[in-house]
Amino acid sequence: MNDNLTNGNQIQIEDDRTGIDVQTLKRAFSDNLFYALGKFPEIATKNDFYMALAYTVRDRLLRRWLNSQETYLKQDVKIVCYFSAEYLIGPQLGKNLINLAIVEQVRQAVEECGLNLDDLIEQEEEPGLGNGGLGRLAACYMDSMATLNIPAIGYGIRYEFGIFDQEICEGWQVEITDKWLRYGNPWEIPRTEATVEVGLGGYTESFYDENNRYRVRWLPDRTVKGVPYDTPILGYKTNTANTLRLWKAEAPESFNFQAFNVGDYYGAVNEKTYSENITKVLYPNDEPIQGKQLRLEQQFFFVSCSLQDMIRLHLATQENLDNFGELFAAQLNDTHPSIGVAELMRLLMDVHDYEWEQAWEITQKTFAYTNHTLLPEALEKWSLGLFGSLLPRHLEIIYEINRRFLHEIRTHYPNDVSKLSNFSLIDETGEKYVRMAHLACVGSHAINGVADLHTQLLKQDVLRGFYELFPEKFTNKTNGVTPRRWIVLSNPELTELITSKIGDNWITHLEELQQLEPFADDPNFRNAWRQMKQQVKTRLARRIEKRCGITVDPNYSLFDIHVKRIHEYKRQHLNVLHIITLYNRIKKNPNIDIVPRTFIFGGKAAPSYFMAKLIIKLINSVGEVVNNDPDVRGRLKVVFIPDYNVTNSQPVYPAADLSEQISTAGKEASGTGNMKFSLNGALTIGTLDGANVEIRQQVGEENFFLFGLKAEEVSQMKSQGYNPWEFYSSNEALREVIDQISSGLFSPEESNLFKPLVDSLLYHDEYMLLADYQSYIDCQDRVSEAFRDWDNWTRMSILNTARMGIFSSDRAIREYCQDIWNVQAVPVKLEDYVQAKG
Ligand code: NBG
Repeated sequence: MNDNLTNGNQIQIEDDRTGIDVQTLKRAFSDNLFYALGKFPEIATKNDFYMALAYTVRDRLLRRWLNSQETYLKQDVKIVCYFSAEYLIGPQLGKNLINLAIVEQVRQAVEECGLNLDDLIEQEEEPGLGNGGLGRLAACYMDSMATLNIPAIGYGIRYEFGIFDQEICEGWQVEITDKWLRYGNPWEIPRTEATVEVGLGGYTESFYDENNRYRVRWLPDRTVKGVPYDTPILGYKTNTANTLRLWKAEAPESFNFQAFNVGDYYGAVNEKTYSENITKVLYPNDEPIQGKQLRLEQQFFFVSCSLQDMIRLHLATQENLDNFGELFAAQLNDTHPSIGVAELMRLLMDVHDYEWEQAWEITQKTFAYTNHTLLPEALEKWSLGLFGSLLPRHLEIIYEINRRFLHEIRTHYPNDVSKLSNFSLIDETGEKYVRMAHLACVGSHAINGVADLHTQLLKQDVLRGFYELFPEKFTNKTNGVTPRRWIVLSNPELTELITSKIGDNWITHLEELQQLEPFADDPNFRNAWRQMKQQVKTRLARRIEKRCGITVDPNYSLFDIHVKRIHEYKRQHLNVLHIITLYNRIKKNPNIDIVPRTFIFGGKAAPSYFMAKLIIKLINSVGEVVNNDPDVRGRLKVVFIPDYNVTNSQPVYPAADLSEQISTAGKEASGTGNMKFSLNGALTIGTLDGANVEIRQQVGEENFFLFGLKAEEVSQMKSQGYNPWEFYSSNEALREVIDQISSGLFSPEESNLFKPLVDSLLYHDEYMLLADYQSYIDCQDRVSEAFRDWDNWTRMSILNTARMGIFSSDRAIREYCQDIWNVQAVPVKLEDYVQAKG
């Protein structure tokens, strides 16, 4: 028996579905190829091999997964239910191998079959069920909860089409539908027996029940079935495997049946497609969603399914729902699931017969709300007309919540009627809307922002009234990222180097990276670090060559990387202004001594966000000119990596020398890419925005390149009447750059192409690029100077990694557990299963 796995737990029964020695793995792999895929090796495709390996690995998760569920059910433990409309869990194979600690055996097993493990890992198509940081955060949190043995269920939506795939054609973004389920998904298990029904539309009626109590019932005019698909989420070297439960919408049988009776076969089929539309497609963010009925249907659908599921689980062991909030903590990941407040009230009152007061107590105790944005255009609101026609009962409940809440407000601020309209759950300033953030705040016992600065700004600004009213509800929970995916899996070279010095305990106790600090003064270690970085940069350079056909120099060129969603507030175009500035310096003096740089961009723009798409085109157009100008002599290269997603990001973070975190101060709630870069030893150039502030505090200001206006300076300048034109006319280098863009230097075939972008900068400049331009350029010059001193740069790089430990998602989850959820770790044993089996 060789499977001494983790925490001293021994698997005591070994068979082809659990054994982890090379021979057993090989046997299991062939067995899956034959019996699950129905293929001989001779005719198997690479995807068949990938699927067979995925099943082989999944088999090894299942015992832990089932035992985890058993344990939670039997012990009446409190469970975290993470409500999120988005999850970006990334590819699962590599991660599960690491968490099971079987990478080497599996590598050898597939090699003995004549295959290469990395090739098979690359074959996996990731579920792109999210837009960006918010969805990825949910995935990091699922990983940390499992690793920390926290009982948890992630609830969400199984979109048939996730975020679109991006191609770049002639410099423009082109969207391709993401058919991620095309070849099947080996990681999910449908649980049709746990299907629930969700109503939509219709009307309500009141009545008196047998005890003569006033009651309301909802008579929806449509129902949809929610079918759960479960993905086990295994922790790192532990027995805990939690569930990610994603709901798929299906038409109920009864529709067909009714329609058949009147002979309307096609009508029936239409109904079916209509219902299934609910989980068809993920909505891109950064697009106006107002009026998109389907989006509201999605939100309500997954929230209702999930709450019904929790109630069923609860009643399996408890007599009633009185202690529901003691056994579940439901976290609202932004306002997308905040309709849950009204839905839980409805379920408690209309279905389970609770009175308002008790239902409200349970609801508030259950929910907590995380805010992820300060951008006013991203704060969700639904028009009353739409809301009422889809969810008539919920609108009534919201009115009643509002009536009681405004009553409190009146008592609290007896002489201030303006408070009423400020606090109201209904926006009545023009067309009437339900304000989802207000619903979330009132219905939750805890409210948090995702970085210190963000939480501060929430309290001062967006949620100021609520903060004054209930300050005790507010806390900060700075985001974190999982070191398992973002170091161990993405950067094996760094993992090995760190572990060679301080052992591997840092993987679950990231603060131990501190022990690297003394090695920053060791020239041998710095050398090793530099070589490691070179190796990783070379790895990315090869990919870039293959993917984009652009040759870049990993040895002498500074890799300056800007990857994230494309948005004006994130200011990818400020980066472009810098590139053109350097280009102009070279053009004026081709022999200038300049630090070579490779500018690497990646990110998707929302399909209808015109300006963001124009920024992508600008990056590529500038690249065209700069990359091919003989005067440049390869000293500047501009690369746009297409289809930025979890998979494609993994080789990117490790290869950065410089991380671009240059949003307008006060706009980025936290950022999490900033953490991944710095953890992997990149230095940051950034504004005092989001978590940059805390990253700088941690790594030390001498190891961070700071520039730009501060959040309060931005608002001050705006309130005094910011005039971008003044910056343009008084700064020669800036003026030249802007004039070049507008004159068509980078778009010879269409000189006016970038006019909308230039006009927006000169006449509005909402995101203050021109105000920050000079400060950014000066800072970039300091970066270049610093990079000339390789040895000191390496020192700073080591110190970045060494001091970033607190940005582990494990730390963040511990804080949520203590301050918000009041949830404890529950270790899962494997022996129970062995006994049960006899
Ligand atoms: C995003 C913020 C990021 C933050 C992530 C995760 C939304 C609505 N918000 O700054 O823009 O890092 O959430 O908290 O996607």
